[in-house]
Amino acid sequence: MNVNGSKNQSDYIIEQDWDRYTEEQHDIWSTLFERQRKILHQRACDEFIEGLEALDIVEGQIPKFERLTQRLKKRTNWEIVAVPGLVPDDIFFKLLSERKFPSTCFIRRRDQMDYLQEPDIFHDIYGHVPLLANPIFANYMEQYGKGGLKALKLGHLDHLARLYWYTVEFGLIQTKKGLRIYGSGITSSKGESIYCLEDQQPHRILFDLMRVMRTKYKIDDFQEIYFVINSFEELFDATLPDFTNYYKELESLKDFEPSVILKEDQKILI
Ligand code: HBI
Ligand code: FE
Repeated sequence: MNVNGSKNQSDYIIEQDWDRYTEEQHDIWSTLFERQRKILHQRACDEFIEGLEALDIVEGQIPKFERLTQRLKKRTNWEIVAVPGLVPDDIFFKLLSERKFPSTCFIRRRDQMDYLQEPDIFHDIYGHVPLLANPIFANYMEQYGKGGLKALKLGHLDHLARLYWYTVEFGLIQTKKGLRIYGSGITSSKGESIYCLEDQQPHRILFDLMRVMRTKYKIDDFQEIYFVINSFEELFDATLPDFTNYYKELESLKDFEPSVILKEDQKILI
C-alpha cells in the first residue's frame, strides 16, 4: 500500500511457488494440454503453435514462470508475473503497458475441465502466453495496456474491454490455410475450439474497430459473434491511433447485441 492507502502493483504480485503443485495438478495440466493439442492442430494459427514450441510449453508439467520469462525476455522482452486471480483494471493495464503479463497460478479441478468462469493457469499460460512470443502481437498487448489506462481516465473502459474480448480472448484470423483461432478464451476451451470454426450458429464477420467496440458480449456461454482479422499487423495498425475521438463518436452511437448482424457486416464464410 502507498501513503494514500491505495494499492500498488506489488500488492497483487505473488510467488508462483511451483514446488507446491501436486502430481494430480500436473496431471490435470497434461490432460488439458493433450486434449487441446489434438484439437488445435489445424485449428489454431501458426503463430500460436510456434509460440508454444518456442517457449517450451509442454504437456509434461505445469510451466515454471521463471523459465517462461527467461525465454520471453529474449524474444519479445515480455515477462510473466504471478497474481492470485483477477486484478483491478488499473493494475492490469499498468502491467500490460510494462510488458508484464499477469498470470494466475492455480489450476482448475477435475470436475471443471470443460468450463470455469475465472481464469486459471491453463487459460493464462496455455491460452495467452504463446502469442506473446510473436513480436507484433507482443506489441499489440503493450499498446492495449496503454490504451486501457487512457480509457479508464476517459470513462470508456466498457468500449475498450470489448476490443480485448473480441481479439485477445475470442479472436479468429484468416490465413492461407483457412480460418484459424488466436483468441485465448478459445484456445483454452475444447468445446469452443470446435464450435467457433465449425458450427453454423455463430456469426463470423470481418474485424472493424468501431463495430467491435459497439458490440456487447456474453461471458458465460460460447460467443454468438466472432470478429475475424486478416493479420496481426492489421490489428495493431487499426488500434494504433489515439482513441479519444472514437470514444466521442461512440457516445452518440448505440450498442449492438452479439446476436445481431448488420447489412454492412462482411460475413466470413466457413
Ligand atoms: N486480471 N488476472 C487478470 N486477468 C485478466 O484478464 C484481467 C484482469 N483484470 C481486469 C481485466 N482482465 C479486464 O478489465 C480486461 O479484460 C479489460
Ligand atoms: Fe484471458
